[in-house]
Amino acid sequence: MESRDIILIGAPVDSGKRRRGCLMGPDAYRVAGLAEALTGLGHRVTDLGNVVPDAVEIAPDARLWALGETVGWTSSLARAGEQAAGQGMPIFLGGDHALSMGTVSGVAAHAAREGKPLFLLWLDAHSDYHTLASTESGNLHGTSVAYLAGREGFTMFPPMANPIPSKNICMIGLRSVDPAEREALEETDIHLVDMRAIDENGIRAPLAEFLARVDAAGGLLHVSFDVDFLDPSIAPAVGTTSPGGTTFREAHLVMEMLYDSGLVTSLDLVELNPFLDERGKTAGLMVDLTASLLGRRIFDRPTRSLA
Ligand code: HAR
Ligand code: MN
Ligand code: MN
Ligand code: MN
Repeated sequence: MESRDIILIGAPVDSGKRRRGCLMGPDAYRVAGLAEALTGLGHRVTDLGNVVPDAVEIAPDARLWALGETVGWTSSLARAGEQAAGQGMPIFLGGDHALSMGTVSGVAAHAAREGKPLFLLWLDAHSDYHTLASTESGNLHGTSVAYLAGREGFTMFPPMANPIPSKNICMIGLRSVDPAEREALEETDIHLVDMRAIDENGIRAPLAEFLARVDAAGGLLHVSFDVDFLDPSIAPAVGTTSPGGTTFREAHLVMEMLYDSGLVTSLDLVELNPFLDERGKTAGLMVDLTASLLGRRIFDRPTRSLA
């Protein structure tokens, strides 16, 4: 098995929404044994500790929750992400999903320097495709993909120097999409896999198709894994629970396929709120899923026939 240089970076972002607790996420992953699980698979793991937000002078906006703090995180995490992507495979320990504006823009800068296209796999109940103008909640964790895709109006943010083309983005697990997001998404080439599509056809085919495109393009692949991709019955530690999410096995299959593809070059683990967890159940599951993404398996394929 290929052994990788994995860089853990804590991103205790809690500014992307009103409900607090995601700032405890990085330590919950550490306590749940993420580094040990990955070391046990033969990888080299370095934990760089936690990033802090840059201090920025931005006037508060009554419509947008904690705007200045999220802008500060975006710039500090972009730097951390670009640097780490040059040294190994960064795993960003969130923190809420606003952190991806920083991590993915940093990784995109790295990809541009390498002359390779960046692809983005968004595993989430939500599309996080609001602009600052369309968000009704004012919660900036619901705007990350719009920023990364280069949508207009993020004027107070660092300019998105390397926007991700919509055809390079795939969202899987969708079941909570606001009307303004839906209208905008329908105008794009973003590959949308909602829960109904998964119910009807399974999760394997659309993922395999996306991975084949990444492979054919010689691209880098960033996976942004929101805890609410999972059904809340198996992953209760999220602020924005949405019933009808993916099952334990669907999620592991996604991770196992990602490992087999050999394409994943960076990863966000986001929206874990340890304050809402049940005896570490969600943190432990996220660690196990990350281990599947990095090579933990039941048997090598193909399974031996018993006949
Ligand atoms: N669309 C809703 C809003 O903008 C909910 C966004 C929730 N986002 C997350 N991350 N929890 O996916 O407020
Ligand atoms: Mn999200
Ligand atoms: Mn979500
Ligand atoms: Mn597994």
